[in-house]
Amino acid sequence: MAMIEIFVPDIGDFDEVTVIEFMVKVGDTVKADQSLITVESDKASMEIPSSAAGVVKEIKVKMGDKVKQGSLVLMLEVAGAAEVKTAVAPAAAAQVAPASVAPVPLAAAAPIAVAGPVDVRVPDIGDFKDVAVIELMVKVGDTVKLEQSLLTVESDKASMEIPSSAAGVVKEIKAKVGDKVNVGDLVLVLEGVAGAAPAPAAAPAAVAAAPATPAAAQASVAAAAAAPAAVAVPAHAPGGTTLGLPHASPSVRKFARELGVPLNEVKGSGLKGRITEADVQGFTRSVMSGAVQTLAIAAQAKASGSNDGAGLGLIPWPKVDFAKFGPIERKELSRIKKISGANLLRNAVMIPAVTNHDDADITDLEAFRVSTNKENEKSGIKVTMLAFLIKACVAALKKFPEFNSSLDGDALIYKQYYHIGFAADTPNGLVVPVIKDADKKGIFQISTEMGELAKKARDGKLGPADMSGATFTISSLGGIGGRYFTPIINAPEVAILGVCKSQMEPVWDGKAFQPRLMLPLSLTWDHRVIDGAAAARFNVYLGQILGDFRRVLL
Ligand code: CAO
Repeated sequence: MAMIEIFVPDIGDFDEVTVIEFMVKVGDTVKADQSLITVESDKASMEIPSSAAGVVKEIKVKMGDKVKQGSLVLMLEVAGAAEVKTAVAPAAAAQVAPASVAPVPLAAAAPIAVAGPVDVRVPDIGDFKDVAVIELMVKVGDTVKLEQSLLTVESDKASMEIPSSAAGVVKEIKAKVGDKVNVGDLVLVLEGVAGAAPAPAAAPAAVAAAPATPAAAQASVAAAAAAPAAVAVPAHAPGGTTLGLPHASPSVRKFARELGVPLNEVKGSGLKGRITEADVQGFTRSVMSGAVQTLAIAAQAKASGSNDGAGLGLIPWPKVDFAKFGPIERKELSRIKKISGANLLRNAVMIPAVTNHDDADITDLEAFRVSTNKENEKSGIKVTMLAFLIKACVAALKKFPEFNSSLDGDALIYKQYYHIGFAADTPNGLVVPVIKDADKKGIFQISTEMGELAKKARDGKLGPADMSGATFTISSLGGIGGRYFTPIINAPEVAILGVCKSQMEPVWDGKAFQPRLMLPLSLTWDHRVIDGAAAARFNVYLGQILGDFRRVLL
């Protein structure tokens, strides 16, 4: 065993950087090149890697310390090798570049919001040349925020995320994985968003105002993206965000992306609210724990055998030797079925749920849906009734806010966002992906996202982020059939809408029966939170909107 010292390596032009995060503790076994601490200058955050594999014996810096090239970071005990007994000198350590350098949103510091096409180019990335594109983080059609990471590039020394220099919708991606890019290279074209917040006074003059023409927009944003003078790193807003983006190091971002964890939903526990790897792990654990707790309830209920209700004080589940009566085959439940079964059991047992049934006249809406799909045949986006139902439910949730709430002991939490879950049938069982901020999205965007999420669901690729945060759920069996059913509330939500297949029915208009297309609705609600009268009003209002969608505008 030998002890070596790990120093801050060559960190480029940065004189002094602040220690903002520890990624290891005394006693940890680390690999060569594993990140040890994160340091931050006013321009970038960097992770300092270990120059050898070993066990951390002593950490020589503390949170908030200012360090520079050559500062001693920690003592590492390395295996055997007498020849490494001498401390790694700063000069040697300098060969080990930071494992990952945060994106320096160089020219993108001002909220650049323009109408028309916007070229996004590789900003000033220091001395790095011919960096390889290793990951695309957006796709055509995505709406991106200013400074949102678009792609990851990697040199032999560092990986960097290239941020967007404007807010908008991705129209074209000019780079592909494996491409080598340099400062000023065009990586992506955005359709800029008009009318967003004006740039602050400190913004470069070229981008302070939204240019009048798309051509001008393109020119000025491209100029801004390439201008090294416009270096400015976003100020850290309270709550640990960077101009509204979560504050986290590149490796933590990568880790979160791999797990599908939405960083903006994670509470940072690090310095200035910075999100650490442990925070991301904690978030994943909390999403999963709902399922685990319900599995525990189910396990308790099992008590003395499969599906035995003894744990709940019920008479035992009947045990039958089915083979006595004919041939049988035994198959294990899928993982999804085990988890969702436990959730459904808890929700069915614990919620005093009531279901109201009603019908909505969707004759005109269906005609509009069919003609819309005809008009947009070439776009490839198909609008289904479910997209309209999501929008109609948002309007009803806004009118009856207790349906968009959750119980917290003796209090109600009213959510001011509208994330709508929809039950999706997959070969492995039922999953509920979530359309986030449905109130802010149009029917086309909702349809597109639903299609993507349903595909991900069928492919078994939904992550926790895709399935968390719903405030209300719709379960549609409209594509299959049936009349009415009693959906089970997806706790901690307080209501769920079940929808069946619409069909032509004779409806009395006061003088005669008219053929109308009627959609069966089944609303299940938590009686602890919602009264029967409110539920009936919710259904009536929903029916009115579906009957005449112009009401959404009122
Ligand atoms: N009435 C009549 N027809 C309907 C309808 C309704 N309420 N809803 C959908 N349809 C039609 C669609 O228009 C489509 O017809 P065409 O193919 O002729 O255009 C067809 O039914 C298939 O629709 P879909 O099911 O593919 O699309 P969707 O947007 O309605 O639903 C999804 C998407 C993912 C929710 C659905 O595929 C699904 O998985 N549904 C099952 C949900 C479920 O299992 N719920 C039960 C939970 S409780 O165990």
